[in-house]
Order: sequence, then structure tokens, then C-alpha cells
Amino acid sequence: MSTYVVGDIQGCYLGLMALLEKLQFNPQKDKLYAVGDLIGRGPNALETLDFLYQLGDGFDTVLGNHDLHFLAVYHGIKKNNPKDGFEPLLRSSKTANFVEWLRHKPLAIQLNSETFLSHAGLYPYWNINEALGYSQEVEKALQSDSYIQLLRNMYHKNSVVFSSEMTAKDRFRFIIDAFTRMRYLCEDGTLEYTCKTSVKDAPKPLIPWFKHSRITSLEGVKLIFGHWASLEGTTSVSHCIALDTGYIWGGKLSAICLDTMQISSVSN
Ligand SMILES: [Mn+2]
Repeated sequence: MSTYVVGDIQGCYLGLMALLEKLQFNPQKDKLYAVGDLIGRGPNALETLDFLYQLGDGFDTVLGNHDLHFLAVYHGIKKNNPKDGFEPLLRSSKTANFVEWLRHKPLAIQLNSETFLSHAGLYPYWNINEALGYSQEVEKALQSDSYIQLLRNMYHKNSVVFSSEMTAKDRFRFIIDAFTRMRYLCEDGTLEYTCKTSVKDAPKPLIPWFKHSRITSLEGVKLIFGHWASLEGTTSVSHCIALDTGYIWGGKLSAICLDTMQISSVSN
């Protein structure tokens, strides 16, 4: 039995199939995790969700910003934009089932004492246990009757710092943003959501979250994340593993084998 974590699939079903074949993934024995953005922009959202859903207990994922956006589009909170690639999925009779399935996925997963998965990373001012607690708060809300309000609330202005005095709405929005959209922090620790470039092209005062001293000093824990294709799989922090290698943009789809820590990729 092997355990793999795959990067941002974004509806690229054929890429996923090619990668699983390269890994000789055995759905009867092996386990697959994803770092979120299962769909979004790519051509085969329906096939991708259908396949992953059918893996049953052999698959689990954290939610990415595109996955959450899909839920909002499904519920009519946001207009469908054809470039998201959701159309065949929105027309499928299976979709209500996939929506329920996604609604029960977390923002963060701790696989064992040393491996933590989330879509964008770990907000430097949270330790692992706090982060898991905040993920659970959102998970509960996603599964509650206030689910639609939670989705609608995602589209208000980003909150850039976390504090215990925030309103519930700001707090939920911050938790979702930190787990699914974070890339850079400003020198004062506030989150900066607009810069999406590689680290070498970023304006000087911005710090990638994984270079923050609270993250570089975290020992014995591997933080595995996706979301940030312009990193091209490189963080230069050995315990921070970037798996979004931009397949959807003509790059690669990558997965790490947690037993060997070997990364395998296929090109688009
Ligand atoms: Mn993303």
C-alpha cells in the first residue's frame, strides 16, 4: 500500500489518469489525497469528480478556492463563467451528489503527526492544532443550515489579519482565505492577496508564507500545499512542499509518494 498526495488537478482528468498510470496507482490498495482545486478552468470537471468520488475511502481532499467557488456557482450565488469549465458538471444529474460530497471535505488534514495538507498553506501565526481547529469551524458551518450564507460571505472584501475580536463573518472569511488563497504576507504580518508571482519577481517587502520565521522554524512537520503554480514546485524550505506545478497552464501535474517522499510528474 502506498500513499500519494496529488497537486491541483483543476479538471484535467487526462493528466490525472496519466499521472496515476505512471505511479502504478492501485485503487484497491493505495490511498490518494489531493491538495484541493480538483476542478476549475480545466476541460473535464465532471469526469474528474466522478473518478475521485468513485475511489471511495481510497481518496480524500482538502478544499481549494476553485472547489468552494464551484459550490457558490452551483447554488446561484455567483454566475457561471464558462472559463471555469463547470458547465457539463452543472448539467449533470450526478452533481447534487458531488456538491454534498465536497461540502463534507475539510480545509486542512493532518495525515499523521508529521504531515499537514491544505490548499494554500499554513498561516504563520497559527500552530497546527489551532489551524485544525479553525478548519473544523468552517467544516461545521459548511455542513450546517447556514451553509449558503457562508458561501455568500466568501465574496466580501478579504480580511488581512486574524484576531479574536473579529465578527463571525470576518473570522470565517479569513479562515477560508488563509487556507485557500494565501501566498504572501506583508512585513507587518497582514496577508496580501493580489501578488501571484514567483518569489523572485515579488515586490521586496512581501514574504511568502513559507519563508516566515514561524514556518521555517517548525521542525518535524511537512506542510504540503498547492495553489501557487508560479512557484513551479520550489519553496527552498525543505519541509514546505509545493505540489501545484501548473498543469492547467501547460506545466506539470505532480504527486508525492509519502512513503518515499519522491515526487513524480507528467507534462501537459
Ligand atoms: Mn487555488
